[in-house]
Amino acid sequence: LPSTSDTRSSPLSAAGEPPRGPVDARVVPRYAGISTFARLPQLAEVDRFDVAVVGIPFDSGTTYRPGARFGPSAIRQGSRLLRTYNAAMDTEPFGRLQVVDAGDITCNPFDIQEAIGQIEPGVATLLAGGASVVALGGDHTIALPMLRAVCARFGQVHLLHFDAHLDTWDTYFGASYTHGTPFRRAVEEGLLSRTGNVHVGIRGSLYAATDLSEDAALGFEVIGATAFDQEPLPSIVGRIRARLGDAPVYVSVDIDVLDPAHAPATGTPEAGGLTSREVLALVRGLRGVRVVSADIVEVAPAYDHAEITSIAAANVAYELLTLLTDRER
Ligand SMILES: [Mn+2]
Repeated sequence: LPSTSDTRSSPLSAAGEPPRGPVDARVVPRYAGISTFARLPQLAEVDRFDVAVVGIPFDSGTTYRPGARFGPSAIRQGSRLLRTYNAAMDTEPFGRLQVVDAGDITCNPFDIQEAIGQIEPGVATLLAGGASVVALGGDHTIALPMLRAVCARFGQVHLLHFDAHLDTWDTYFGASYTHGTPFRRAVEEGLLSRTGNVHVGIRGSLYAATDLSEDAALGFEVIGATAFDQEPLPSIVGRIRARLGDAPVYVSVDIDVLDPAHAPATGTPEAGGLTSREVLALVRGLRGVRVVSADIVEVAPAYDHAEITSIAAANVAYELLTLLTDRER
């Protein structure tokens, strides 16, 4: 396939070559060809890479609507319109470092523990040598093995978590590993600092007030969806940045942080959410924060209309990749 590489601001790779960029949509129409994220090269097409996009098609940890196992392919399809120049950030993310689509990590749909045990080494392999990873879920269960691999590589991290839900519940039907429990497990395992974690977009009904007090005891700050009714967005960005500080940061984006008007295709939708414009602005506001890896999860395309959700998710992933390629490594 023909490809184009941005050389506008690109440092050369160790081999002296500029990064291999996406297929040029002015040569091959963007609706043609197999789907990689943003039409980036596949892993086998490059000698080395700095940032990997990887699909994790696992949804056996879901508690309501299933279907996020189809998220990776839907987000890739929704990413076909992404172009190489990020105008909002004045940068060309795929020209600065080598970004690659590493395909999907195969994991057992019938055994959650085994799947977690497959995801962690799959991610660790990509992280070896200093690369960062953006995972396309899959349900939120995948954040736990992502965090295990990321912490093994970068040490304990601060978590920036966009979600309608806390995801710090203890068990569901007696199960400790579900899409509602990954961040309690992560704290218990020492993967997260207790001083730098923040949830953004939390809303909706809970089981009890203790859901919130237990979450606070685990060391999380909550910036709920209603904060956006009163507080200007730059002020919220400032609070998030102050909380994250200079530590390595993992960003986990549950697409249900968006209002169902902006993301209908998700497993546990809640009314009263953020707009896609707000979430994109929040991610852009992280420029300079030490983001080391990220995920975007819970896209369940069977409930989508006109690719609303998968396009939103693809654009969030593009902003995450912009952050990861913004710092020289
Ligand atoms: Mn979640």
